[in-house]
Amino acid sequence: MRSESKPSPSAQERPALAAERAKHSEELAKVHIGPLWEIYRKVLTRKPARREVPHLWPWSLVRPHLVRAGELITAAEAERRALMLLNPATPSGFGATATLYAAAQLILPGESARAHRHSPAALRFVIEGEGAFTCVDGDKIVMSPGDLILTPSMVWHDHGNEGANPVMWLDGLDIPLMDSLRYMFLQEFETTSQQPQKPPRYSERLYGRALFPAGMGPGCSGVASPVWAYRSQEAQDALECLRRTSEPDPFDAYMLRYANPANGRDTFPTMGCRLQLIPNGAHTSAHRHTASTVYHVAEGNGFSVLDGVRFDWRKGDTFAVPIWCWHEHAAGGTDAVLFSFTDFPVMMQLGLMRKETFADNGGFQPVNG
Ligand code: GTQ
Repeated sequence: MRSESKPSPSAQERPALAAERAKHSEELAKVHIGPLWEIYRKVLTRKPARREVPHLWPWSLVRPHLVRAGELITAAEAERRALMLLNPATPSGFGATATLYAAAQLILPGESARAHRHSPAALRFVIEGEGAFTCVDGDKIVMSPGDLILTPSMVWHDHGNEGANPVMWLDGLDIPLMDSLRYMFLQEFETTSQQPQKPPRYSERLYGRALFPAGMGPGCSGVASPVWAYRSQEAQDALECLRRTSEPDPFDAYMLRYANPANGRDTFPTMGCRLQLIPNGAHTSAHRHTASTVYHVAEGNGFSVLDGVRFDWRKGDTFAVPIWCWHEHAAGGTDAVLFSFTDFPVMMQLGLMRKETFADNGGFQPVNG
């Protein structure tokens, strides 16, 4: 370890110098100039400084508050009736992590959430209820539990519920990243809801199979996946195939990546989605990396150890794993399935991906809390 900067001998010899420096700093502040040496160590930390913390929001806590919100405000009044899952260490921010926003959204039978589009990209992972839809650029997509629905940046979308029961889902957006880039655009559609312009499930039927329009060669689509719905049944089926045909990854067990079929990349350039199976009794090894992730428990029970703290989870719970946070997962009692979204594509495309494996203690973190 190199020593921290100490007052130079000249400052110790001349106490007046310290006062002059302080006065200088004050003068600088008035004209919007700053001395680097006063903040150097605070900004250029030797490793990612802890800001966001690992945190878990139990569904047993979130759900009653969401139901209560349903009694207090209509979807029309709220624009979106969503409860944000805010990182406790940065409560004035918008995010569950530094880059990722997560929220639980409720839409009641008969309600509509008006059509709009915005620069943040959005994904929905359906938690409970049937009969809701998201209309994405004229494609009316009916949603069922476990489905993943995408609304890329600046694509029109509105939600509705034509079923008999409340529908709740997890929203994932790149709002904190867009906010840090000051890249925020929002536009309302002329009418509350879009008229479905396209055959139902058009994006799935045209792009979600191994058949593409002939004019659409590699790299021909935009930056986001042209497929706007990934169905629970298909994902579960692929996961089961993976389990039967491969060895589990030491850190991720059996993990699928929701791919953009046009280029093989992630769903969005800013957010990738994953679905992972932790078999009953399995316990993954700990690692950490520079991508941050929001996990949502799709099935089963278990726990994760996040920077030495054990978080027990069950179906419906959501938890945040910030940058450079040690994490390992275990399933108990039944198989567990974790859905997650991550800023991995951002870090990867910018050449910022770094990883470390937990070498001591057989790959498991000592648990402190
Ligand atoms: O459903 O379009 O949680 O625009 C935050 C902003 C959901 C949405 C959110 C949004 C939406």
